[in-house]
Amino acid sequence: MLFKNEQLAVVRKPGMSIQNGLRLKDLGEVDPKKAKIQHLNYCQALENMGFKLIILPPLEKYPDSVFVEDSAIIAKETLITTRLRKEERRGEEKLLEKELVKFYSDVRKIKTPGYIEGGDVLILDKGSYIGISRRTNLEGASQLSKILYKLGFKYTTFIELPSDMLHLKGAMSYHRISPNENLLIISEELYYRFKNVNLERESKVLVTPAEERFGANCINSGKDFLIHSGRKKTKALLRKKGFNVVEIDISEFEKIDGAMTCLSKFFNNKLS
Ligand code: CIR
Repeated sequence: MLFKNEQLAVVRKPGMSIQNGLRLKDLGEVDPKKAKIQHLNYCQALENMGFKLIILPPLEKYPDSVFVEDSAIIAKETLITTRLRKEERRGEEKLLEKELVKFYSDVRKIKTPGYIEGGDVLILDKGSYIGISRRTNLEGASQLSKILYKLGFKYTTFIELPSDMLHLKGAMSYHRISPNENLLIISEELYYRFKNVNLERESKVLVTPAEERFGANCINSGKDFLIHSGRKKTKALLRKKGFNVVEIDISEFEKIDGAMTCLSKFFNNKLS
């Protein structure tokens, strides 16, 4: 049973085919059984933080379909179905749309020749950052920024990503901690790319060390942060700010370039 105004997270269970997931470089074989256990732990951690989960079944046809973040973008009361760059993943968008469309009456789509993946789109309260990457082209980013302007967002900044970074959000996340407190977390490796951008225009900024891969990609609920395990410096920085930090091991997903937020699509249930 779902309730109005609940914080929902849609997740999809990994299948055995996750061992064939796409990857930029070889970081070792993925163990599907271990991935399934790590996914269960991830779901448990989200529930402990107060999220209500919608758990979708695995899709063996799509090894990377566990990364639901990429197939949709949610901005205010609008659902935007993305267009995934890789042929192997094309089709995941429709299947996720089918689940999310129940919650949204306003649905838009990114059209050819645009490509955009949710992992490249960071939406803040007033504006957004979009990574131009191997997976998101200028055409896709422009289509999305037009939609966002129409929805009332005041700015969109495009940032070209280095070729060894799959998605923007692997190194950046944004958190509305309370009605009066927001926090933008960004890895040092990406921070210098924003040197001409006022990152502090709508929130405080926390810079995490470059050597802690995915350190800046975390999930928040009030005073609680969920982070990738072993990111000692990131953990210390968040604790110093007064947050409770819970670590979770998602190593099998990291091997195929998946970070913490890639495994969920978060939104607020407006349905009664
Ligand atoms: C892919 O290459 O598409 C997947 N193996 C990883 C996707 C990670 N998604 C994300 O960062 N949002």
